[in-house]
Amino acid sequence: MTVNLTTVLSSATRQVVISRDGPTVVIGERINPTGRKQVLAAFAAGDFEIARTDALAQVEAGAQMLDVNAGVPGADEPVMLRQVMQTVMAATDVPLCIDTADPVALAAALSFYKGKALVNSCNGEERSLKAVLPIVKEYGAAVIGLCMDDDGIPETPEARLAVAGKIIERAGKLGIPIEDVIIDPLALTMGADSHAGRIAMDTIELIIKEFDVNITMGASNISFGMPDRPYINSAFIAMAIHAGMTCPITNPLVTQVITAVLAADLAMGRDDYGMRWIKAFRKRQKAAGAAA
Ligand code: THG
Repeated sequence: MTVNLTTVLSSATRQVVISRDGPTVVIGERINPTGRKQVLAAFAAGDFEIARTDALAQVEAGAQMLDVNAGVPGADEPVMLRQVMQTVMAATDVPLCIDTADPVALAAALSFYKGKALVNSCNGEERSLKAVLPIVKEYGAAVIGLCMDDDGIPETPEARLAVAGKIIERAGKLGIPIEDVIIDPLALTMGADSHAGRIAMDTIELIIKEFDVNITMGASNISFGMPDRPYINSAFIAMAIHAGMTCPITNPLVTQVITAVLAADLAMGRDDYGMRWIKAFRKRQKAAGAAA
């Protein structure tokens, strides 16, 4: 039997606990210029108001953490990431998931962040392990490990498990405890490969059996290119929670998705007396009443 690992993240004033014993922690995905033209244009123009409103809206909708990405082609990422993070940190006190591929931007961000952040991400590539893990260790952060390496994204769950194992081992050698490594089995789009969902789910199960670490996924990637995405995303996210995913990166503003998370927690016995479900229901009712 492995033990159920718990990851604790924090801001200056708030703590978030991620474990399979507690409610699913939704990491809001929306502060990300990649694929969101409106965010890209605003950030490129030095306007971060959209980061503030997206932060508030996502927390109001149920996000307990926020992913923050400031990757604007041609921009100075360390500077821009700082501006976006400071905007978000002024608006809300949820812990942040710092989403950058630039180690310089990452180190700069962690140097002023107050609390314990989640770093998004490293992967099994030698270059990534060497660049990212020492920074994670230096600042006492936690890190997401993507199940891909120098050979790309492995096709089989077994090969993805091996990459997860490598990342956990290398982190451990630097003194990063295993509970501070959150694994992303990688949700690819089912539109390109109809087995992508099944592979992600099987990978989660293998990783949990072996390591019992916390699991994240970009849980809306799965439906790219498909019609009626909220139905796909909500079914997939509930199934992934059953498989063991504890902290999806997703869009909490999509009602079907956030309600699927709450329903899955209820079905998994992680919502005592259904209090969170009922509270969310009342909130939706109130919002509908206010709109009418
Ligand atoms: N794993 C990890 N991190 C990740 C991903 C992952 N970070 C980035 C991404 N994948 C998850 N984040 C986003 C952010 C924004 C959008 C999608 C995923 C997004 N998508 C809209 C859509 O779905 O079409 C774009 C349209 C719009 O809203 O403007 O915005 O897998 N560790």
